[in-house]
Amino acid sequence: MEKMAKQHFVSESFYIVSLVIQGTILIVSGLGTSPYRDEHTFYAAENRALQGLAYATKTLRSRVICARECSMDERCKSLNFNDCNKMCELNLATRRDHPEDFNATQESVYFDADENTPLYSLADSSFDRYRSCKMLLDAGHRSSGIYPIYPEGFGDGGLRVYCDMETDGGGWIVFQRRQDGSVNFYRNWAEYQSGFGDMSGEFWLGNDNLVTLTSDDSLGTWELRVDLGDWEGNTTWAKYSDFQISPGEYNLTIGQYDASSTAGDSLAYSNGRPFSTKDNDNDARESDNCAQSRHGAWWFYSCSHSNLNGEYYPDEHAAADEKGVHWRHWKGHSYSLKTCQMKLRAICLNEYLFAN
Ligand SMILES: *[C@@H]1O[C@H](CO)[C@@H](O)[C@H](O)[C@H]1NC(C)=O
Ligand SMILES: *[C@@H]1O[C@H](CO)[C@@H](O)[C@H](O)[C@H]1NC(C)=O
Ligand SMILES: *[C@@H]1O[C@H](CO)[C@@H](O)[C@H](O)[C@H]1NC(C)=O
Ligand SMILES: [Ca+2]
Repeated sequence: MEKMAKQHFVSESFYIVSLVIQGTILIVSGLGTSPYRDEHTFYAAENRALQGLAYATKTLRSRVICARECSMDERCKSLNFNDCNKMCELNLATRRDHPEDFNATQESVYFDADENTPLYSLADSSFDRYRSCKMLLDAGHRSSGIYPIYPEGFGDGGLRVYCDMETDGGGWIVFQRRQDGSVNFYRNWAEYQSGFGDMSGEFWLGNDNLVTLTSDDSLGTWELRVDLGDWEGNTTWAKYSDFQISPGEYNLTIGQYDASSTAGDSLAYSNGRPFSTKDNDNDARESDNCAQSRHGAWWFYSCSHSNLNGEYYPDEHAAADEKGVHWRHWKGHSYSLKTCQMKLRAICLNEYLFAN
C-alpha cells in the first residue's frame, strides 16, 4: 500500500495534501485528473497513547508525517506520536476498541478518525507525576528546589532530585554541587555509584542514576551544563549536547560543545572515557592512578583538563598538583574553584510538531 502511494507520487498526477486545523490533521490524496479523492481526518488527544497495539514504529519528523503514513496503510486505525524523540507508532486498533490500553503519557499525542477523541486530551497540569524537572517547569513549578520525579526505570518510588528552575531557561536536574567544602568528595567507586552528600548542599547524585536517566530517550536528548564560580564572584558556564553515561564503567559521552559557552571546553579530553575513583583506576596512564594523584573521581584520560570532584580548598591558591576543583580552560589547572554545579536537561525538538 505504502509502496503504491510512492509510485503514484513519482508519476506526477498523484497528489497528497496535508492541512492542520486547530490540532486536527486532514490528509487529502488523489489522482489529479480523476474525481477520486481519499480523505483522512485525524483528531488529537494530547498527552495520551494507545499502548501495546502498534504494528509499526518509525522515527519521523512530525505529527503530520506520522498521520500521512497512517493514511496510506489500511491496517492503520490510529497512531501515537512522541514529540520528544519523534517516534511514530501505527496502531491496529483504536481507543474505542481497547479503552483499557488508552493511557495517560505526558510526552505523547494520540490520533484517530473519531471526532470525540479530542475530549480525551489531558492538560499538562493534570499530571501529579512528572518525569523530569523540565516537565515540572512546563507544568508551572517555577521555584528551584527538591522534587520527586518519575523517569522511566525508577519504578513507583521515583527519584528525588534538585531542580534548577532558573538557569538558562530552567528545567535542569542538578547532579553535582560544590560550594563550601562541607562534603568530602574523595570517595570510592561504590559511593560514586550510589551517590552521596546532601541535595540542598554539596552532593553527587550517583552514577547509576545518571545511567538510568540518560538511557531514557523518550524525553528527547540530554544536554549537560556546567556552572562555575571563582573566589571573586565571577561565574562562567559550558554546555554540551547529547550527554550520556553508559552502564558498567560509566563512560562519558558528550556531543557538541555549545560555542556560546564562556568557560572553554575542558571536557572534550574526557569524552568517551570511563569513570575512575581512587579504588578503581580506569584511566589511560599506566604509571599513575589519576584519581589518587588528583584527589578526585572523574572521567580521567591520561589525567584531565578538569576535575570538578577534586579536593575542595579554602582559596584558589591552596591547590597544588592539579588536586583542586579545576576547569583548565577557564582558570588553569592549579586554580581551585569556589563553586561548581553539573546539571542535565531533557530537550524535545518541539519546533517540528506539525512539519509537512
Ligand atoms: C495502561 O495503564 C493501566 C493503568 O494505569 C496499566 O495497568 C496498563 O498496564 C497500561 N497499559 C500499558 C500497555 O502499559
Ligand atoms: C573577575 O571579576 C573581577 C571583578 O570582580 C575582575 O576584575 C576580573 O577581571 C574578573 N576575572 C575574570 C577572569 O573574569
Ligand atoms: C569505555 O571506555 C573503555 C576505554 O576506552 C572501553 O574499553 C569500553 O569499551 C568503553 N565502554 C563502553 C560501554 O563504551
Ligand atoms: Ca592508571
